[in-house]
Amino acid sequence: MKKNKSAFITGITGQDGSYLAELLLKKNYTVHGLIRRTSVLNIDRIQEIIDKYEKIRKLKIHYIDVTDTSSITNLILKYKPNEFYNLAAMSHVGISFFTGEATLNINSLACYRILESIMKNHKSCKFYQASSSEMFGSSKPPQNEKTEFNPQSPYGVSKVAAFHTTKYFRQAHGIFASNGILFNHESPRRGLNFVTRKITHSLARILIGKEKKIELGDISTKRDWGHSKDYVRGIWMMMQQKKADDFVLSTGINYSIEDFVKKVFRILNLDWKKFVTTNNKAYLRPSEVRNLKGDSSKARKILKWKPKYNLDDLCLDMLKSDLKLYGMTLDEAKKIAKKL
Ligand code: NAP
Ligand code: F7E
Repeated sequence: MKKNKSAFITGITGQDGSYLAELLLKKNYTVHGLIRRTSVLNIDRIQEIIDKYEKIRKLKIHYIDVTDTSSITNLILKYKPNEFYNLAAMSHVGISFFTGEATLNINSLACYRILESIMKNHKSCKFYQASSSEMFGSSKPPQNEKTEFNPQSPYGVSKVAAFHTTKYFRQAHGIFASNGILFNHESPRRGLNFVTRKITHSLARILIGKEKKIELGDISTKRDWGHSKDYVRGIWMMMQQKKADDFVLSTGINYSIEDFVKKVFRILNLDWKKFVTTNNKAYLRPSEVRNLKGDSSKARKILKWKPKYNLDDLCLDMLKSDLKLYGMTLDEAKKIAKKL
């Protein structure tokens, strides 16, 4: 009988890690989640699957920082996973301008060390690297696998290094190592300091009187936004291929941050200009990525992947979830909005 697969996920407590873990558990994988130890445990996004799967030993949590190579090696030797998903990262572009060294340590060096450990200790393990559209930086849209990298931040630089590291282990050492070059993807589980979630969450707080204004930076930049659920499905599909390769995942449509604000406020028939201020210096970056729009035709052709959510679905999903967080349904929120 065929043995069920096992997978390691770094970054399992994050947005993508939590959705990916759910997907793999549904496919009957044994999932090993590598979590860095913090004084207050940050496991909200995976509490439900811990409750459901830990006791039946389908989900195992290990307290290991992604930069702790020897502990990761011990774990690889002990469990010999079939697949390794490297999602852990200092993932905030704006913050990376202040934390360059740590960003490169976590995002680039850790990737190199994990791949070296796989090469030495468990060569048949498939490896996925969470690469990013930020690597394209100032390159003209639409961007695809052949587009030049022109990173504009320490985060972008760190992801370019990890991208090439992954490719190097694939080409020089024959490791199954794939890069998913993912354009922005969001969800109700998006961190609060990314612009989309900041907008939907703050709007819910405005309705209950906890906030008055949403202070944003540059809202003229453009992003190609998808839903995290669609993108983790694409990640898994990359790992089921016979041959490792690099794939862009994107919707192919981009909008400005202003467009996103307008869409969210329109759901509640509110005039966004009354509630949003822009060009707040705290959120401006020393260099910006102005225009991202992905061409994912390779993934659509080879993986047969395509996103199910469009931006309107995504805005509604995120807003409804944030309203629920503060005890409101969409209809109740619309009534409150009329009085503002
Ligand atoms: P996220 O929500 O910020 O999650 C990042 C994860 O990395 C968290 O679980 C975090 O743990 C963990 N982490 C950070 N530093 C660590 C360390 N030193 N040791 C162990 N774990 C560490 O990010 P995401 O949106 O899910 O993105 C997942 C991956 O895809 C990241 O590599 C990101 O750079 C990349 N990516 C994301 C997007 C996007 O639009 N979302 C697009 C392209 C690429 P804590 O919970 O303890 O903080
Ligand atoms: O910014 C502008 C900001 O932080 C989007 C990460 O997942 O996607 C993400 O990186 C845009 C930028 O995402 C605010 O300047 C305006 O132009 O939501 P963000 P990001 O930088 O695109 C890529 C693909 C990743 O790989 C990353 O890990 O919005 N913006 N005002 C703002 N951004 C934030 N955060 N907050 C503001 O108030």
